[in-house]
Amino acid sequence: MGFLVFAGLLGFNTIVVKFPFYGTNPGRLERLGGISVESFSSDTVTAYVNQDGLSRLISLGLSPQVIIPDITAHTKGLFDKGVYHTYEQVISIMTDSAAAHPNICKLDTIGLSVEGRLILAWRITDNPLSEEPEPEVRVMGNIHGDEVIGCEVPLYFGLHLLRNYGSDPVITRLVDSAEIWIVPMMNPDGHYHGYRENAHGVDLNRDAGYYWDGWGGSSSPFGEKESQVFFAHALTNEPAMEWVYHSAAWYVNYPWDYSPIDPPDSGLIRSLCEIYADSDYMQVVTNGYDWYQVCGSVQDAGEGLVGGYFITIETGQPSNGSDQIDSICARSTKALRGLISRAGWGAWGTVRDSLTGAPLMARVEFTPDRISVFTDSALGDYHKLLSPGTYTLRFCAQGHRPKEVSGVTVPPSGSVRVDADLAPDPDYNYGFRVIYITYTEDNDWNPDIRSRTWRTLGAPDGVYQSLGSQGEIVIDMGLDSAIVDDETNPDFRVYEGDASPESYSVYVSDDWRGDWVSCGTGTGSQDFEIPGSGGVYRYIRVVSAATQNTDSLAGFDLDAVRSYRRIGGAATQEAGSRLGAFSVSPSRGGLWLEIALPKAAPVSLSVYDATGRLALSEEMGVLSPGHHRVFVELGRGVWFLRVKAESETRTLKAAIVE
Ligand SMILES: [Ca+2]
Ligand SMILES: [Ca+2]
Ligand SMILES: [Ca+2]
Ligand SMILES: [Ca+2]
Ligand SMILES: [Zn+2]
Repeated sequence: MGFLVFAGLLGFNTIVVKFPFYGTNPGRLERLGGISVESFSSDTVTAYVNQDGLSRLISLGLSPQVIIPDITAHTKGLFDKGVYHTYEQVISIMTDSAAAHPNICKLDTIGLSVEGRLILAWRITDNPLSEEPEPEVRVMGNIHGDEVIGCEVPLYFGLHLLRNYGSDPVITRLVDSAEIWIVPMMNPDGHYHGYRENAHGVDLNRDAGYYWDGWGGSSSPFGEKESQVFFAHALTNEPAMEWVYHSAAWYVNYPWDYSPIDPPDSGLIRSLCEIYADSDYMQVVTNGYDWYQVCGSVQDAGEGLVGGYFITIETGQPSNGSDQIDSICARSTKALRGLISRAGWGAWGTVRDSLTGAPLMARVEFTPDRISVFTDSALGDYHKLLSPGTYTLRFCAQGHRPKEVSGVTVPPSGSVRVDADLAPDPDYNYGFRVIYITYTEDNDWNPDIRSRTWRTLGAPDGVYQSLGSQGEIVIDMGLDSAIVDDETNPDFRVYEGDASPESYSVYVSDDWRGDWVSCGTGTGSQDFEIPGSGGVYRYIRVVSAATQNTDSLAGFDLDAVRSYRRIGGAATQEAGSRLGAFSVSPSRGGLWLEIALPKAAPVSLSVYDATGRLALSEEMGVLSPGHHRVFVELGRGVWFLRVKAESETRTLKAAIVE
């Protein structure tokens, strides 16, 4: 059934009609006005019409037969009857409902599937067109295409928010205080065809990059388009909490899926899972590994790489039309209502440059040991769910001196705010964030080694992560600390953390999805050169050599990586530099780039989004000495502009909010 896609095209009260037609081109009927042809067979046309279009068809003697008198009411009715919606219906419901609630909802296409279907998200919050320092929550489903109840629950919950905002005080508070992303159909090809995997036959819940091991047909960590979409969305928005809906059993399933060892915040994780299970009487709490081991799951990647509170919910999947569909949706909604406000509990704040006040892309580390979180770089805000107690927070940003704040007391309910201003330090250019790590059996069982990927970040400190035989890791240096090829000096350094040197290979790339440029092999701590000339790279990949050793410290013991040269920084810091000044000022629909050159120079511009994806690239030719002002058309979001003038490269950051 495809005819709900264009519902609303003709305004309110759109009618669906069917009539006999023997011509060759029914499309020309549309020229009459008020008619939109949906489909036709050899003798019948199905069309959307408004009242005028209907009258015209009648006056032409085509005898239209009304099959749906009011498609808006029909769509709503369909939802309330507890059926599994088709791909087209989900798209239609999401499009229409976003349009009907513009004050609290924005529809976003966060990506496309392998076969080009839409991966849509609702961004539900007050002021949905603005960035605000609010905790973000993602409710996602249908990673397994045939688990269609996993699509219905997020959709139902999203509609519950939209329809009850303003009248239900709990919902109003939720929507006002958080940014809630609803992604009902993460695997639209699987949903459309009715199979578990994506269109490449890969199980997307084995394709994510936290201790990835090539299960489920996955050929590389985040190798599939859909996985790249949800991970890039997480990197841009840094959700503090995520609920992922599946159907195979009745479980509230918490990380890890890959390992029997509980994550560092397991006390808090389990207590929130128990609250969920108390709210939905069907549910039982389990550790993912205890149920069955999986490598490359979505929740492990969220917990391990984003630092959020990521939970998988398994529900039963009743047959289509069963009233059980609605009752599962309603029970899940009740549980989510009670838990989502807690995304703002714990610690939060903003991280800024102490000189310019510019928001920073920063990592926040915790003692006692908790998984690090990252700021949303548009405003520099971070949000970490923590159990009550006293913590030390450590803030790290590229090109800045780290700062520690101790004695932070997290209250039993609500949050504590800790802001940090970091002083510039051009020499601080160490690994910023882990993008993926692979699983090896060697050191699987050792709790001191596994799930401690952040030991590879920041300055060398003798604390390391063993990669295992042929294990590998990808580290994001952040844009401000990208590795720049220098013809005469080494470009970056890899540090091993223990006293017995082991061998490894190193690669760099400007995209975490590859392609990788080999920088050769090393043994122990060592400097590296980028081959060729003039390259600028953001990501480093370290691959341990095969080793005879199979103990818990097998493989290369990665302590830290360092970029030797700093590019970019705030525009004000560039004022005195050799090739003049560069600055950006955001405007409606784009930004102004200002370039002041002391002498003529060839200038080129590349624009990247916050996940490092190249959005725009332009050769501007040789610019004359003096002042130049160029408008760059860009959409809302955080952008990084890399300006190259002769051999100098600068990176500038800008946030466009409208
Ligand atoms: Ca908001
Ligand atoms: Ca945000
Ligand atoms: Ca070693
Ligand atoms: Ca270290
Ligand atoms: Zn599943």
